[in-house]
Parts: sequence; C-alpha cells; structure tokens
Amino acid sequence: MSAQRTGRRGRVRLVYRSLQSAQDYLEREDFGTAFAHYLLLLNLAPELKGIIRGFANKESFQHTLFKWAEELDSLSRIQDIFDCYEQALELYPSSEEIWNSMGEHLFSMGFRDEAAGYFHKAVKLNPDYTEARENFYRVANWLVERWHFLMLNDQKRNVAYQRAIQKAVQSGCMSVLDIGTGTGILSMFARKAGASHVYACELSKTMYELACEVVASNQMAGQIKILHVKSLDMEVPKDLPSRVSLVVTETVDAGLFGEGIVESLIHAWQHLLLPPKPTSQKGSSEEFGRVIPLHAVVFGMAVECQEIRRHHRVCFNDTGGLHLNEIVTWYSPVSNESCIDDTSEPYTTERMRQVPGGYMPLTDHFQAMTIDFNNPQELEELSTRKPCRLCLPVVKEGVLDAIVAWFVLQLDEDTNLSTGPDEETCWEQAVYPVQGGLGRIVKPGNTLIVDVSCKNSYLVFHSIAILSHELKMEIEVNTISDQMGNSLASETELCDALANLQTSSEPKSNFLQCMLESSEIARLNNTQYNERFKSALDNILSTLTSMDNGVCFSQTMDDQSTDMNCENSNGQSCSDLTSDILCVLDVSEGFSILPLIAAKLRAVKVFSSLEKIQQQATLCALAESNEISKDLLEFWHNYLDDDSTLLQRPQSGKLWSVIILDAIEICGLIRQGLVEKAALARCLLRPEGRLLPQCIKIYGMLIESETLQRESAVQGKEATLGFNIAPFINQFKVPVHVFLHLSTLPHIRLSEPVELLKLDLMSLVTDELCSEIRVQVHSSGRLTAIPFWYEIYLDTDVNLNTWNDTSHWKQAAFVLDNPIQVISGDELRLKIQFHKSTISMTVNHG
Ligand code: 44T
Repeated sequence: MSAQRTGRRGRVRLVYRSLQSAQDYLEREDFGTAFAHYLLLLNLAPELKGIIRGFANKESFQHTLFKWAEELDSLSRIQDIFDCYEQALELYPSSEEIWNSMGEHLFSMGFRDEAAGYFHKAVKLNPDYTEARENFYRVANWLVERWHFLMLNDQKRNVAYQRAIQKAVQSGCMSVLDIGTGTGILSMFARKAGASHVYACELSKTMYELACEVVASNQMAGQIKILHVKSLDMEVPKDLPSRVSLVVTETVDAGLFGEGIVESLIHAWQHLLLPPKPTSQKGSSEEFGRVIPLHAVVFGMAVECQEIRRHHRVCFNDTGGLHLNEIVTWYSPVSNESCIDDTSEPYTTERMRQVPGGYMPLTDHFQAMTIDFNNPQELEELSTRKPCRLCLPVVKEGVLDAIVAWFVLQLDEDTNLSTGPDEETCWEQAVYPVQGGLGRIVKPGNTLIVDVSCKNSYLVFHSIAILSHELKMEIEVNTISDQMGNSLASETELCDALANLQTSSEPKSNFLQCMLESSEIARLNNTQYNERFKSALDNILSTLTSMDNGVCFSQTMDDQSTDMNCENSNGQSCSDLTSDILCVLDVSEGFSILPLIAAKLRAVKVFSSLEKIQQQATLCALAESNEISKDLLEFWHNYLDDDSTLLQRPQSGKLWSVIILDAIEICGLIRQGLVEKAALARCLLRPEGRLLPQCIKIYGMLIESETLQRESAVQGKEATLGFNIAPFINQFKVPVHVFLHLSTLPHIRLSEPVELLKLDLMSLVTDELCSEIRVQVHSSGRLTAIPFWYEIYLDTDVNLNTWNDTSHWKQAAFVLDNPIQVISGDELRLKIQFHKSTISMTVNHG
C-alpha cells in the first residue's frame, strides 16, 4: 500500500469520525464541540460540502451554528460569534439563513449598518425569505436614507444642477469631481454635458455600490470613475491623476454645514482642485478650479410653534397628579448650546410647512450669513470667525419657541435652489429651539439679540437676549448696520444693556438638571397620557387593594400591626408588610414618571426601569417634592445582574400587581417583541394583576398621497431627467413609512377609519395574527397608502389614541407597491398580517 493511499484512507476515517462526533455532540446539545467537529470535517473534505447536504445536511450544520452562537451570545463572547459565522460563511457563502442570522446578532449588538448589509445579502440570495425581508426593511433606512428618494424625485432640483453643470462644462471645465455622489446623478450630468474626465467619491458603501450599478446601466461605466472613499482621504495622484477644474457637490443638510461641506471643500481646494481664478484674471476655465455651488446665503426667523415647544420644554407644572417643575430644570440635547459635543447636532429639522399646529413668524426673515464656496481663504476662516451678533425687531406678539433657518444655494450666477419654509421643496428647515428663560412672550417693539456662528462645523444660532422697548431705545443710537442691512449693536453698548437683563439660559441654582430626549419631553407634556394612566392605575389599584383588604381585614400603611398572620388571596402571609404591599413594575422605554403617578395614588411599591444615574436622581427628587415616601420607589435595574432580563419576579414567592409595558414606539410601530414580553409578563402577575396596556386596537384608512409615494420610491425616469436610477435605488424601498405627521401629511381620504386588528395582550400567545376585513370606499381616487395608528386600552373604558393633538407618537403608513384606482362605493378586501411585531397588508378589489 502506498503512503499516499494510507493517507487518503486515514483522512476518510477522520472525516467519518468527525461526522459521527459532530452528530453525537449535537444530540447531547454540546453545540460548541459539535460545531468544531463540523468545521474540521468540512475543512478536511471541502468536496463533501455538497454531499454532506445529502447525508448530514446543511440544516444540522446551521442548527449547530445558531445554537452555539446563542450560547456564545449569552456568555458575551462576541468575537467568537463573529469568528464562527465567518468560518460558516466561508463554507456556505450562499446560505441566506447564515447571512440573516449573522445580521440578527449584529443588530442586537447595535451594529445596525453592518447588520443591514447581512440582511440585504440574505434577501438578494432569496427574495422570498420573509424573515430576512422583514429584518431588511427594519434597517433599510440606515443603508439608504429616505431623503435620497425625495431628492431624486425633485425634478426642479435635478434640472437646476444639470443646468449649472452643463454650463460649467461647456465653459471649459473638462475634469470633474463629484463629492458625495449618492446614486451618481451629478456625475452623469457632467459626463452627458461632455466632460472628458469624471470622478466621483462616496463614503457610504451601499451608496457607492448603488452608484456603480446605476452608472453602468446608463452606459457610462468606463467613463465615470467612482471611488468608495471620503473626499478628505483623497490625494493626487493616488486617487485622481491630476487636479480637477470642477468640483460638484450637494453634501449639505438642512443646517447647511452638517454634512461637512466646509471641511470637504477646504481639503478639495488644497489638494484636489486647480487654484481658484483670481478675480482680476480673464482666461479659460481649463486652468482654474471651480466649485458648484458657487455660494450660499443662510436665512432665519424667530417663530412661535407649539409643536417645537412641546418637544423641548416641559410645559406643565402639574400633570398626572404630580408637580414637575418645582425642583427640576429640564432640557433637551438640542436646546443646550453649551454641551455641543461630537455626537449631538445643535439643531433638529422640521418641514415647517407641515408642522402640526403650524407656526407663527415673530420676526421678518433675516439674512444670517453668506458663505462663498469658491473662496478657499473664507472657508478656512469660517471656524474662527467671530459670532455675528444680530438685532432682530419683533413684529408679532407670541411665544419665542425657536429660530428656524434655511438657505439659498446659488449654484452659479443664474441658478439657485432655496430650502425655505415657503418653498415647494422636499427640504426640511433647521430648528434651533430656544431654551430657558428666553422662551417667553415677545412683543412688537422688543428686539431679539441672536448670535450666529459656525461651531464644530455646525451653523449655530444662539439667542442671547430679548431687549424690551425702553432698553432698545437706550442702545439704538449706537446700532450700526452691516452690509447685509441688519442692524448690529455695538458690542460695548450691548454688553451694558445685557448686564441689566436676565439672559437666563443658566439653570436656576439648587435645581436639578435633567436632560431628556425631545420625545421624552413630549411624553411628559402629553397630559392625556399622564391623566389616563393615572385613572387606569387608580381603578386597578383600588380594586386590588380592596380585594386584599377583604381578606386581610383593613390593612393600611399606618396600620400594619393589626393584621398579623392573615392570608391574602395568593395564600401568602401578610405578617411582613413589605412582602404584602402591592408591587408595580414599569418597563417603559426612556424617562417615565408612571411609577410616581402610581405611588402618588396609593401606597404601593413602584419599580422604575430607569438606568441612567441622572434620570434616577431626577425621579427620586420628583418623588420627594411630591411627598412620595422614598421607600416606595425602587430602581429595578439596581436589583438585576447586568445581563438578566427585566421581566422577573419582584422577589421570590412574590408576583407583580401591575406591569406597565411600552407597547408602541414613537415612530408609530408596534414595539419589537411586544407579544413575547406580554406573555412573559403575564406569568409574573398575581392572579388579579394587570398588564398596562391590556389591549391594542390598530386602526387604518385608505388614502391617496402623492407625498408618501414620492418619499417611498423614485417614480420613473422623468424626474431623474431620463437617467435610469429608479430600479436600483428602489431595491431599498420599504413598505412601511414611519414618523409621519398624519394630520398635516397632504392626502385625500378615500375611506373612513376602520379597525384593522386587535391585540389582546392579556391572552395573546402567538406573534402571528391575521385578519381580513372589508372597507367601503367613500371617495374615488388612487389608493396609494394605508396609514395606521392605535387605540391603547389601559382599561376597558380608558384608552389612549396615538393620533391626536397631544400625542407624542407619530403615525406610520403602509405604502402600496402599485396604486389601485378606486371608485366611491367600491368595497375592498384588506388582509392584515402581523408577524413578529411587523404589520403587512394586501389589498384586493371586491
Ligand atoms: N439630507 C437632506 C442631506 N458624502 C442631503 O454619504 C432634503 C434630509 C434631507 N462622500 C429630509 C429632506 C432632505 N466624501 O451619500 C451621501 C453621503 C455622501 C460624502 C464622500 C465626503 N466628504 C462626503 C460627505 C457626504 O454624500 C451624499 C450626500 S450628503 C447630503 C445630502 C432632501 N431630510
């Protein structure tokens, strides 16, 4: 026997033994060892990968992998999980299940972008794989942000850029760099206009891959060089053979500078562009560098806006039976100008034209800043520029809630794009909420003092003071005007005037400061939410207390000694008061005062699931100022080990009287895992105990909404000026849209609201539900979407609606792939599926 044959036989034996062992260990549920044997086996005999499907099958290999990964996850052995999946994918690179499962691990660890890539791959491998598709929808928004659809559908914007680029190329700019190319549209404009060398860079991997596909399908693959790189990392000649004569870019956000256009262009002027054309010099564009857009002008106005106010200030002193403002100064991350760090932007955004409740301008529009993108020196000096102090006369009486800003992009001498609130544009405006003592009533005659600057590459509006009529008179003599026509007060005069004022953005001393997300502030301001929870809790707790009293004689907080050795309905002894007091657990997401609302009503032990120290301290302080005994409030996290689940017994032998779940997310979707959570929570309730909410009804209606359609998919080729982009970016469309303001979304109602589905959290056992209903069409039109919202039942007769004026919830909508033409009187069949907290719908005629 030759050595070679012995070797082969040995290997076959080893392979066989490994397979045997893998199966044995799998049976014994030793997944780690089983997995190791599978790996050994498949690496020894890669040719068995196909065959193994036959006799050992891929499924058992995958099953082993998933089980082992679960175990590793519970041991927090993160790197090991990744290694296992990497090895598995090397063996089975086209297994959609492995890609999807890896995505789920990444997602649960917070790596959303990465997870998205894995889900996408799984869907590409098998478009009918429901699990992966739902996972993909959940993260598609991170891969391709929704504004890409709006911008590509904005024909006015596309035409403006095409015109400016065409003119520049025709005037001699033959080499072009497109910074932040997205789907590649501006590069294609340049190439079509005749540019000989077109380069594009894009930092997002998904967008880069999309751009490559788009450019290829438009027969420009060899003519546009796309790089997956941040422009700041580009060099000549590594990435570009030589400096270019034109940079085109639309890397601007609602606050103009938020996408880093200033840094990108400073770098581009230093390293990637030909030198700027001196103003004196004539000559062809070939020798000089240029940037489109030419320059930008930033505008602003002060506004009263209730919607902004209720997201950034706690507006009520009393709500749900509690005092809120006595000892706490609340602030939102955007309204605290002193704490700008790398993670938080100093503004939010809002499409003011559609803000619920509208807004009222308190000043005229004012010009806040101009910025010349073709002047490298000006760009470099921007970050060190002194704040520009503006005096703005108040023209209308109202509450000063925010400064709203937008800009006009001058693409070249004769083409511009405005992102203003009165414009028919897809753009949102930047909102700078006014905080502290300044957020009060201003009147005509008052003057607002506002500083505008560029801090950490963000445009910042800082409200300094409100000057009353008399004071303004004092300083008016010394105000001067700048070139823009705004009056600028002389610094010293202003300082004197300001010294006499309460400019109060500083919190009052001996007040506790508490930062909350704007959605958490909106929830505190949702008086209906607080009051309805109060009345539901009151009902439940009084029932439970009287039940206990029925058995335990009259037990009150102060009267504990009289009821020794009795038994309550659970058969527990009441001899120890603390073990008998009712326990309420609140597992709401974010800052929640519900535990205090409960404790204020009755002497019950309440458990908050807040983790942040500052927020715990705030809740304690609120308890104290509301005369709630310290002993009644506990922080549930302080009792748990790090990785244990929230839903556990309050203590051994004891159960909860009430568990409060956060059923609906702010964005308008049902919270992930709600059904499982409810099922688990039910097991931890005493017999008469209650979940809050008990039941959720989902409502919906038929609508026609062009806005929603434009946001959901690129509509044909027309808007993109003949270029073929839609089929590529539309791979990233999602059926469900979230964070909608349904009350101001432009739409036509085609039916009355109808109940779509009911989730009974007190009895539901499966997270797969299905219902079929018939809906009567009352107006003719094109059915494009079905928005949905919820009635949250806290008690049989106490409910909360997630679509009303005080709601901190937004709404969601299911957008149809293909609109359906309907006629008044038609009856439509609506099939609603609920699968793992995800809602999907199918609509049919008749
Ligand atoms: N949002 C507008 C921002 N990039 C617009 O990766 C208006 C938001 C908006 N690539 C509602 C409505 C609207 N080097 O793909 C992105 C980004 C990329 C870069 C390479 C760089 N230095 C950069 C900087 C950014 O450029 C693309 C466009 S950025 C901003 C677009 C419709 N909400």
